[in-house]
Amino acid sequence: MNNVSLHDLAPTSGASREEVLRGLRSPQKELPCKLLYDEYGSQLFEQICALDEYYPTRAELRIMRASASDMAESIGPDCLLIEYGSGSSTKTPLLLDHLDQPVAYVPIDISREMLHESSRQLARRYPGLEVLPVCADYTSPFELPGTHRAARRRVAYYPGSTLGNFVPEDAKRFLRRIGDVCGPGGGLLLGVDLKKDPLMLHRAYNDALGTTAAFNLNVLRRLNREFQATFDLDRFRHYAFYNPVFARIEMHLVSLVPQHVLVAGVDIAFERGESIWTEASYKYNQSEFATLVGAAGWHVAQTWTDDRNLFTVQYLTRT
Ligand code: AVJ
Repeated sequence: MNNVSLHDLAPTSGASREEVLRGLRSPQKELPCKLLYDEYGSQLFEQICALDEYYPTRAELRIMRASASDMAESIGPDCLLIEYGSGSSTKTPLLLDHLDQPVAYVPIDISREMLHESSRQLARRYPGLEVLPVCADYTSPFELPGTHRAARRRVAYYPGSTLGNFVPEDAKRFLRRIGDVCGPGGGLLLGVDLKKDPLMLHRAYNDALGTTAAFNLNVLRRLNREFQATFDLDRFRHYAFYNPVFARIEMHLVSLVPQHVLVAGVDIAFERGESIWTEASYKYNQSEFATLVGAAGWHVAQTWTDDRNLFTVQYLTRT
């Protein structure tokens, strides 16, 4: 029996009523992308990761397989590993297999079921490792659970290029926050998606099976459930494209007809063709990224890429 006790900060919903309504009342309607990750959305995201067109997951896994022992060496012995948005923790074993006597593993995720299940599996796989899951929205302050053994250094793991979902200014702020959590001497291992052929990017967010479309549209289903909304999913179109001016994928839900929708008792009007912006996914090149992290108090200690230069994993240390 692997009884991992979960610290539950009870992120009951992905977003507050105010946050949702503020987004839907603004001239460019928008919703926070964390709403994509309810239980069903998290499952759809796992399916996205297995799609032929969605290259980032496989590229990152290849990098981890080739270089995780290098990474573990940079991280050093007796670390406390904190994973931001651990999801199903599929990449973590690649790192844990090489780490020298890690003190504990703290996965943080908003999706309670997935967090619980993946924590149980990891605890079973690494019997000597303290697994201390925290169910929380990792963009809000949280407390690190106590560990039996003292750590030599705190290292955050933030794979999946999820940092790309922040606009660069917010990314900087968030990186500084991670720096506060890790403290002096801390490290940060993170995945970053690189600029590339826009057609390849386009395909990754417009897969043939329509899984990304279902993932995007699921946000409306969630609003129907959690905010008594009246969205008809057939009246919205998933629309994702690469914007080279901002070097980001934008994911939208476009209203196919003029319509009114109730959300938490408030009437929201849509013109035909009007969109709700649900996600941005910024792409970087190495030097831009080094500048960004530098402005947030981090130093690029080492970088690894795949043979096609699609993706990079970087180890940052606090300056
Ligand atoms: C997990 C946030 C990095 O932006 O590529 C996948 C999420 N959105 N397909 C990304 C996502 C649409 C993904 N991240």
